[in-house]
Amino acid sequence: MPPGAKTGVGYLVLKNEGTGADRLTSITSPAAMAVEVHDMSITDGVMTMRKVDGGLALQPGGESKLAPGGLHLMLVGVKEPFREGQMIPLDLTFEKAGTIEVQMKVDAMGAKGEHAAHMK
Ligand SMILES: [Cu+2]
Repeated sequence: MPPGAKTGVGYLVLKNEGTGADRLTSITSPAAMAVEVHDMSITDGVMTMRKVDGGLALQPGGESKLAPGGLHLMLVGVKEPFREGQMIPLDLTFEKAGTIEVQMKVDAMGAKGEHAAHMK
Protein backbone atom coordinates (compact mmCIF):
# COMPACT_ATOMS: atom_id res chain seq x y z
CA MET A 1 0.00 0.00 0.00
CA PRO A 2 1.20 3.53 -0.66
CA PRO A 3 2.01 5.47 2.55
CA GLY A 4 -1.17 6.88 4.10
CA ALA A 5 -3.44 4.71 1.97
CA LYS A 6 -6.68 3.63 3.60
CA THR A 7 -7.94 1.35 0.85
CA GLY A 8 -6.78 -2.06 -0.29
CA VAL A 9 -7.87 -4.33 -3.11
CA GLY A 10 -8.37 -8.09 -2.89
CA TYR A 11 -8.88 -10.83 -5.44
CA LEU A 12 -10.13 -14.37 -5.02
CA VAL A 13 -12.08 -17.13 -6.73
CA LEU A 14 -15.38 -18.33 -5.28
CA LYS A 15 -16.47 -21.85 -6.19
CA ASN A 16 -19.83 -23.38 -5.45
CA GLU A 17 -19.27 -27.12 -5.15
CA GLY A 18 -22.75 -27.72 -3.76
CA THR A 19 -25.95 -28.66 -5.56
CA GLY A 20 -27.91 -25.47 -4.87
CA ALA A 21 -27.44 -21.84 -5.74
CA ASP A 22 -25.87 -19.63 -3.10
CA ARG A 23 -25.01 -16.00 -2.70
CA LEU A 24 -22.15 -14.15 -1.05
CA THR A 25 -24.01 -11.57 0.99
CA SER A 26 -21.42 -9.91 3.18
CA ILE A 27 -17.73 -9.74 3.93
CA THR A 28 -16.00 -8.48 7.01
CA SER A 29 -12.39 -8.24 8.10
CA PRO A 30 -10.85 -7.20 11.39
CA ALA A 31 -8.25 -5.33 9.28
CA ALA A 32 -10.70 -2.91 7.65
CA MET A 33 -13.79 -0.87 8.54
CA ALA A 34 -15.71 -2.34 5.60
CA VAL A 35 -15.22 -4.76 2.73
CA GLU A 36 -17.21 -4.10 -0.45
CA VAL A 37 -17.55 -5.97 -3.72
CA HIS A 38 -16.76 -3.65 -6.63
CA ASP A 39 -16.90 -4.06 -10.36
CA MET A 40 -14.53 -2.21 -12.66
CA SER A 41 -14.85 -1.41 -16.30
CA ILE A 42 -12.92 0.69 -18.78
CA THR A 43 -14.86 2.79 -21.27
CA ASP A 44 -12.91 4.91 -23.77
CA GLY A 45 -9.82 4.55 -21.62
CA VAL A 46 -11.55 5.81 -18.48
CA MET A 47 -11.76 3.42 -15.59
CA THR A 48 -14.92 3.39 -13.55
CA MET A 49 -15.69 1.39 -10.46
CA ARG A 50 -19.05 0.71 -8.89
CA LYS A 51 -20.18 -1.06 -5.77
CA VAL A 52 -22.06 -4.30 -6.43
CA ASP A 53 -25.24 -4.35 -4.36
CA GLY A 54 -27.24 -7.42 -3.42
CA GLY A 55 -24.35 -9.83 -3.15
CA LEU A 56 -22.68 -12.15 -5.63
CA ALA A 57 -24.79 -15.04 -6.94
CA LEU A 58 -23.09 -18.43 -7.22
CA GLN A 59 -24.69 -21.09 -9.39
CA PRO A 60 -24.21 -24.75 -8.39
CA GLY A 61 -20.94 -26.00 -9.86
CA GLY A 62 -20.10 -22.47 -10.91
CA GLU A 63 -17.41 -20.06 -9.96
CA SER A 64 -17.01 -16.34 -9.68
CA LYS A 65 -13.55 -14.90 -10.29
CA LEU A 66 -12.56 -11.66 -8.67
CA ALA A 67 -9.57 -10.61 -10.74
CA PRO A 68 -7.77 -7.47 -11.96
CA GLY A 69 -9.85 -5.51 -14.44
CA GLY A 70 -13.20 -6.72 -13.13
CA LEU A 71 -14.76 -7.74 -9.87
CA HIS A 72 -12.68 -7.13 -6.78
CA LEU A 73 -12.92 -6.73 -3.05
CA MET A 74 -12.38 -3.24 -1.78
CA LEU A 75 -11.10 -3.04 1.77
CA VAL A 76 -12.15 0.38 3.02
CA GLY A 77 -10.81 2.12 6.10
CA VAL A 78 -7.75 -0.09 6.52
CA LYS A 79 -6.62 0.18 10.12
CA GLU A 80 -2.91 -0.65 9.79
CA PRO A 81 -1.12 -0.40 6.42
CA PHE A 82 -0.78 -3.86 4.88
CA ARG A 83 2.73 -5.26 4.67
CA GLU A 84 3.87 -7.59 1.93
CA GLY A 85 3.59 -11.22 3.01
CA GLN A 86 1.10 -10.48 5.77
CA MET A 87 -2.09 -12.57 5.98
CA ILE A 88 -5.40 -10.69 6.14
CA PRO A 89 -8.33 -12.66 7.58
CA LEU A 90 -11.74 -12.26 5.92
CA ASP A 91 -15.10 -13.66 6.93
CA LEU A 92 -17.24 -14.41 3.88
CA THR A 93 -20.92 -14.86 4.69
CA PHE A 94 -23.09 -16.85 2.27
CA GLU A 95 -26.87 -17.19 2.28
CA LYS A 96 -26.71 -21.00 2.50
CA ALA A 97 -23.18 -21.97 3.41
CA GLY A 98 -22.94 -19.61 6.36
CA THR A 99 -19.70 -17.86 7.29
CA ILE A 100 -16.36 -19.08 5.98
CA GLU A 101 -13.06 -17.60 7.06
CA VAL A 102 -10.32 -17.16 4.49
CA GLN A 103 -6.86 -15.63 4.63
CA MET A 104 -5.58 -13.34 1.91
CA LYS A 105 -1.88 -12.84 1.40
CA VAL A 106 -0.60 -9.32 0.82
CA ASP A 107 1.33 -8.87 -2.43
CA ALA A 108 3.68 -6.05 -3.32
CA MET A 109 1.89 -2.92 -4.48
CA GLY A 110 0.96 -3.19 -8.14
CA ALA A 111 1.92 -6.86 -8.24
CA LYS A 112 -1.33 -7.72 -9.98
CA GLY A 113 -1.44 -4.79 -12.35
CA GLU A 114 -3.76 -1.88 -12.64
CA HIS A 115 -5.54 -2.09 -9.31
CA ALA A 116 -3.10 0.38 -7.78
CA ALA A 117 -4.58 3.04 -10.07
CA HIS A 118 -7.78 3.29 -8.11
CA MET A 119 -6.35 3.12 -4.63
CA LYS A 120 -6.65 6.33 -2.67
CU1 LIG B 1 -12.85 -0.88 -6.02
